[in-house]
Amino acid sequence: NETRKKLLMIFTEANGDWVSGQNISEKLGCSRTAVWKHIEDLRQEGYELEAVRRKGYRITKVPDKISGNEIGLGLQTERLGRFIHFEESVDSTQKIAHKLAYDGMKEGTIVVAEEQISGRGRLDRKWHSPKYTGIWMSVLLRPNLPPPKAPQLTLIAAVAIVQAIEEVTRLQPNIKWPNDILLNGKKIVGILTEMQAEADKINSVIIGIGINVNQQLEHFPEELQTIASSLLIESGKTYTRAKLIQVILAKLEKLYDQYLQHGFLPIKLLWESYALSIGKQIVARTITGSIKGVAKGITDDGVLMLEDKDGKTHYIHSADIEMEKK
Ligand code: BTX
Repeated sequence: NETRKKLLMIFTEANGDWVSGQNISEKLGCSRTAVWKHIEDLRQEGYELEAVRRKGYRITKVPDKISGNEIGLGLQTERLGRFIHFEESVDSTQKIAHKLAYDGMKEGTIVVAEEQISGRGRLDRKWHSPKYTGIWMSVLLRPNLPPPKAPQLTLIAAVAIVQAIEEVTRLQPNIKWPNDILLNGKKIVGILTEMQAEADKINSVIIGIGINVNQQLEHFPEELQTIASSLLIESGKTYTRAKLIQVILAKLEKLYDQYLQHGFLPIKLLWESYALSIGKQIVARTITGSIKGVAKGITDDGVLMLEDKDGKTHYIHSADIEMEKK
């Protein structure tokens, strides 16, 4: 297993280029025949490799799996995703990430699973997370910030995910405040931000990201079929989930660093450029009641501003948003 990790590392460094058998055998400290055997093992696992005499080997396709190997191969971040906790099946990646955070794991640690049995959304809602089709991931951050700033990280994650989806699929998703990402009006991504904090200091923030990637319509339970969708359903194409995860982590790291250095304003502008509801008539359902009005934008802290028909501005910290139908 160590050898295979090393081998994948060698290909990561080659970045799609040829690596000679000689080179590999020296780095692994094994014979050319043993190298050939390791390459065959990779093929068994679904990797596709070209082998050409005098050139060596080159990886042409990574299998659509999301264990640490596939995510690590070609990952271009410094911190995010540098430690990957992978499990085939879990209750919820959030639960595991909370435990790892509590145990002192480093910023950037991610938890991914092929399936969640009890994936969760906000307010104890369920998040449908069927096997092998989506991205179910929790990212652990340790920003040096006061707790009220944590919701901004949801908005940062939303921008990173939209940018990554645009880059990988050429589709153009929109954000619905605070944490939904939609394609053609249907939900393809959910984000759940949770934290462990003291009165004035965040210990850890765990950003839970659920993305419907390769589901067919039949994969969704009936009650979700009209409101949810996947990248496959919207584009007719399947996508390599590990690749999408890599791009998300790269974008997220960049935006997060920008945020820590320059504050929320640059992110806010980006966020608003992707937002669906700005300037539209909406209903915000909060725990204490519903407010109708026009969404004006978000404050520098990421709070939604809603102007009612009397011209009064309401500041919404947490709500479900419905767009008014004409
Ligand atoms: P939310 O409360 O905004 O959305 C939950 C609602 O979305 C559900 O009540 C249901 O109507 C709908 N829904 C459920 N599953 C799906 C789905 N697969 N696609 C589209 N709509 C759905 C959103 O909460 C936050 C979700 C975060 C999920 C991630 S996955 C990794 C991490 N682990 C975990 O348990 N949760 C997070």
